[in-house]
Amino acid sequence: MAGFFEGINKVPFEGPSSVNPMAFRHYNPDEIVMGKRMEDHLRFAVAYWHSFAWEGGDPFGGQTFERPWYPQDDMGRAKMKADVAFEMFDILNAPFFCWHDADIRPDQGNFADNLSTLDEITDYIGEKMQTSGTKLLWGTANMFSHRRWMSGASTNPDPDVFAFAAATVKSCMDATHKLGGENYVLWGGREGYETLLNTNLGQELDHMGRFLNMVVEYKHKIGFKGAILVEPKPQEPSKHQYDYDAATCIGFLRKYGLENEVKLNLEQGHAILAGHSFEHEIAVAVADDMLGSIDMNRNDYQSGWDTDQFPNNVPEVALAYYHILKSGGLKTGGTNFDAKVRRQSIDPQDLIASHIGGMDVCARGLKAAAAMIEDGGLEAALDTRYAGWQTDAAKDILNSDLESIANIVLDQNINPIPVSGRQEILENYVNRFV
Ligand code: XLS
Ligand code: NI
Ligand code: NI
Repeated sequence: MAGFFEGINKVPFEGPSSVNPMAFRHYNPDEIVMGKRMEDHLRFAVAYWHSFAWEGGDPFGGQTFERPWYPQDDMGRAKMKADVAFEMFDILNAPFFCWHDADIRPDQGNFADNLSTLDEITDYIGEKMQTSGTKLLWGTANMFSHRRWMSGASTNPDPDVFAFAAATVKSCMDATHKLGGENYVLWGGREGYETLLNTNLGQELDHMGRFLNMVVEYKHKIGFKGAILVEPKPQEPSKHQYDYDAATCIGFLRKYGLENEVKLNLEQGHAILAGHSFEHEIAVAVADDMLGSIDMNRNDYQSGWDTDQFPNNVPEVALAYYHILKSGGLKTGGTNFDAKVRRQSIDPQDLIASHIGGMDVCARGLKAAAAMIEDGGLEAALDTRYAGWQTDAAKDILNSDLESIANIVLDQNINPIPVSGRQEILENYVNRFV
């Protein structure tokens, strides 16, 4: 639908001194950061659900946005939505996008109809991708909105729902594969429980583990080369979700033999809901070589909800990219803006400006992270702090046993002297860069 963004041009890079609200001041795709183009580091993706499918409701009120492709129950309007989406990708020069099945096709209720509309719309989107520079970062299945999923998808007590979920994920993996997607994501919004009074927790976890094994088996069967990713979140919509945080997911993947097959898609707001920082979640994943991709956003720190706002805190983003860069960067993953404009931001321009801001904040964070790595101050501080472990005597401790160690402590009268953790000095150091 040409014309939705009428009067809005392709967003130029104008540099930090620009006062043009519709220009990038920091995101310069071709700028080289640590030997690599900024665009190739950040691998930005637009999330179809927030930008094109969300209608602006909140728990107290419904739709605020007026888009010509609403109501979203018709294939003609789904195609119009895709036209506008690709128009926006072009304006932003977005390298990637992401979708749920329910975002791109109308939901007609039964599986056969959903399958044929998904086929039709992904053919249509595939044609658009031929002439567009925007690729698919990942696809996923929405197995949380429709009432059939109210008691879970793979963890549903009803085997018919498990079967419907398996068929749905198969169709979404096929569609992702057809469109050259680089990853496939599973977020289990209803894979959890409301009350233990009606829940067999152990059985549900076993079903979820079996389901994910089927996903991996199918990936190999169809020759999908992308990564399979699970996305942790502690709660909302379920009161308790099984994929609580990175550490919980890693334990789950090990238990079901999936640790070499599945990685994590980590989201800033979900880290906060779990009582962590984003960099904590990233560091946990990196320590186990489990980092796949990131969903970039922020929550409202006062409301305690998953408000999915666009990021605007450079120091937080810088620390996230610091850990990503230290681990070697995003590989098949990217930076997906799992973020929506506020419900009062009803203009088409708001959709563009929000992404400009998010991309600029991430670019600033990336540059700050790279500068800290190149300066080496934090790494040097770590080396100093752990230097004691470099001696042979220290390494022997790890190969020893409690009794022998106790004897050494007695013989040598080992009496540790506390050393400053220098937290404030390190925080001041980070402030030089952000
Ligand atoms: C919701 C999730 C969702 C996933 C994809 O909180 O972040 O948007 O990223 O299903
Ligand atoms: Ni997400
Ligand atoms: Ni979220």
